[in-house]
Amino acid sequence: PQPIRLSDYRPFPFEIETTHLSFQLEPSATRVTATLKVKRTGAAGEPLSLNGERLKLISVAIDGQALSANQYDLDDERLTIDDVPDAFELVTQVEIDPSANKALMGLYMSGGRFCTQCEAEGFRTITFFPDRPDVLSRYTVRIEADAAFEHLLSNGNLMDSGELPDGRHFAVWNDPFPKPAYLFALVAGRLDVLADDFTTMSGRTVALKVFVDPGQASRAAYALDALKRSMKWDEEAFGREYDLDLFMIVAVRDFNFGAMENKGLNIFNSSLLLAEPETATDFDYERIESVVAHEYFHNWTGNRITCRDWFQLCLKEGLTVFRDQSFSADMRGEAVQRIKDVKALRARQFAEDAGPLAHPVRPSSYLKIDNFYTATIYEKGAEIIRMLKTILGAQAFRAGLDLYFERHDGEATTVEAFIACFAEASGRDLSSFFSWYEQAGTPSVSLTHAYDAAAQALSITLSQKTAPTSGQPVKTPLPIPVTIGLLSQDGEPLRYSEVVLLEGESLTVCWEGVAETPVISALRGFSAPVTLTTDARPADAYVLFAADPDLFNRWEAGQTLARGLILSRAAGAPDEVGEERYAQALGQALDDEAADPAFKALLLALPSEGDLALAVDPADPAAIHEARRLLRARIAVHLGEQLGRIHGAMQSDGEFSPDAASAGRRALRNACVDLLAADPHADNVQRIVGHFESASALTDAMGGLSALLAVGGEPCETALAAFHAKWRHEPLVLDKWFSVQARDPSEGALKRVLALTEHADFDAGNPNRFRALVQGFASANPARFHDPSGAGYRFLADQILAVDGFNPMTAARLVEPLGSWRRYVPALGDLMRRELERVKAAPGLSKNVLELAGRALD
Ligand code: HT7
Ligand code: ZN
Repeated sequence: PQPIRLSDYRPFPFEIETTHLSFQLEPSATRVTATLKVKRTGAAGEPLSLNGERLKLISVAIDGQALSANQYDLDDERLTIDDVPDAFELVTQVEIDPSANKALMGLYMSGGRFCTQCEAEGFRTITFFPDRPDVLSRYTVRIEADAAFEHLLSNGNLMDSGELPDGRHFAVWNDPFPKPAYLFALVAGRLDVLADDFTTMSGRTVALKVFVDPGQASRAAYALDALKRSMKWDEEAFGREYDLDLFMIVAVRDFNFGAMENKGLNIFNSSLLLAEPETATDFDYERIESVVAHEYFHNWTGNRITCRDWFQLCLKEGLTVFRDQSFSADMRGEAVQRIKDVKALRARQFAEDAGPLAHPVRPSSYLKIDNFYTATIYEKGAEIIRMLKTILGAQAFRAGLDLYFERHDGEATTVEAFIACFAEASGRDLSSFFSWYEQAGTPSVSLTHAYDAAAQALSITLSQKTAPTSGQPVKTPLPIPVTIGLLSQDGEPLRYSEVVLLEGESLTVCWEGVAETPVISALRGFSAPVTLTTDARPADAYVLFAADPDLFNRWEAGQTLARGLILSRAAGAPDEVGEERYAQALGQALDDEAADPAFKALLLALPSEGDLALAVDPADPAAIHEARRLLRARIAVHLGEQLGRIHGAMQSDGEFSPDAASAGRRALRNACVDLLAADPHADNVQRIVGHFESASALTDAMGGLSALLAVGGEPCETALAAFHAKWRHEPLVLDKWFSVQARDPSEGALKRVLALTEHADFDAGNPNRFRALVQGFASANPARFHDPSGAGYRFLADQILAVDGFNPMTAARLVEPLGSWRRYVPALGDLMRRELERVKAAPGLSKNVLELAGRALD
């Protein structure tokens, strides 16, 4: 297959002023009639070429005249009409089969309801249309169905509805805002609704409706509350007001992604919408809050201003992630949120950037755009916006964004146009900044320093280097904002944070008036998505760990120390004295009465095995796992009594509340339980069993279950069976039962995972259930995935091939864990590569998997 290239972009030569869609819904034979008002905007004589896949064409007519088969060309991907007037009405009629659609793109059935997913290129499986984001049209939609499909929903405002003969009914929707086809949505079925309203800053009342499975409306209350807070926050933080009179969200169980921002009708994976204390963890509450915000914020960054082409995906996704992260920081505390965001960035994006699937935030070619909904586009895209704000300052950043909203409202635009708004509003030349969008790979920054006590002068030298990535052998220096502060050896602030902009390969700054030997706190708040190495001594890291007023760097100092200790042990040079010292420092940090429990919980979590694997070349997952396990055990022994005490003190907070403070207490008590499992003597096991059995919130039940899996034996089997018996009819909770077993690093985990694929409750057709087990194992269980026999890799390859037959998007997401084969010791890397080759050679492979397996092997 031929790649699509950014350099080949050409505007569509027609405008589709209005689009009228009429749906006759039937699960296995839905009729779609599309009436398009078309006007030529390009050169005379250009044919009209519409996307269309898996459509059964019934008829096509221009200005009321039916076309015969020799007046158009029809292939598997397009309908082309050579000879069209300059302005005309095109009517096409097609038939589609939503019940057979297991790829979950386009119009499909979930739980007996019709629903759609059109981003990125699903609309072309619903009707013939220029399915590209730069063709904006005003839509009216008429939906007709059996009255058993009680709610008939689409974008915009409801214009009409009523009964029809033969037990059928209809609804007509109009969306006054021109939009690209990917934002089209339709839902039809029996649903319960939770309703409320919101008064906007200009005094308009917006009706809010959340649609869920019958009987589940109370579980949508948190999402609805998060929606109202998001609407208010976007007015206050960015001056953005909602524009329709109605905002709807629908939860569906079968969904390839988290959620979708369709205009006025967001569709959510139910796992990111439904929450009650017994059925959702604090992590779920946090994710619901941020994803509800993310999809809502898209109304301005994505919908009102959309992308000219899919190469510009970061224009809406990076910016919207930046906005949702800022919202979460305001809701939940800046430092804790930043640490969580950076952990996620390192786990997913840094790993991507370090392997063969590394790509720029704005790629220049692709085979399947579905493969580019990546951590790089989303999370690194958000980091770029964050750096822009750091470099320009909050005021100029806001001015740039205001200009962007004003200038490009109603348009499909580009990253260049976006950056131009900031350059213009700030008067700065941002041309070098643009390289952040075009260059793949994580820059390595190194910091060295020299202190002259007599002159009280400190010089700091920063330098940068980015390793070649596939297709980009030569890298240019990037503008990197490095926020730096100084502490005294006693941990007192010596100099507050300052942003140093490293623009070339290296830079030296000299600071006068530094009265004593400083401890340097660099890259505060993780001011740029880079890996930093410094010439600091471990003693400096202990000062930062105890006292850095920048909480991100306080946490980071702990991670740096732990990483060093684990990697030394993994390399065969254990530092037992250092390990004791680290455990002791951790104990002191836990005793800090002023520190937030959520922050302490983060201190207790050692760097993940994935994070550690990124720091060595080649990585030996077994050695890393064992070294990390031993450090955890040492900490558990050293701090056992203290962990027990804190666990007791963090108990029972009365009635459940999902707020950040209560969640922080739960996080800390579960972090204690997690560590106690590393020293599984009878008292600790009893405490863990008690924690699991007395849990009233799912966070505690899952924390207990995960710890019991680490302990193993009879208490673990009893807990697993009890959990299954209690929750077997609650799909979202049962997903977690699968996932916790998939992530279990114990010896027998792979056998258990294989057995779970045969379990009556396993369903590879449901992405949530499939990912819980298969992705949970491949991405979050390095110790067992990298089994020396290669059985973990074989299992993953088998699963990719099985699912690719009906859901290529879900299958393709699983390629990445095998794709990083070059980073592992050859004995493992070779086995990984062989499984990738087997996948790539399989007959009938989808374009999605072919593209990623091919890139991973290049
Ligand atoms: N913009 C949405 C992306 C999305 C998606 C992409 C491909 C296939 C299915 C999908 N579902 C949703 C989600 C977002 O970023 O908000
Ligand atoms: Zn998004």
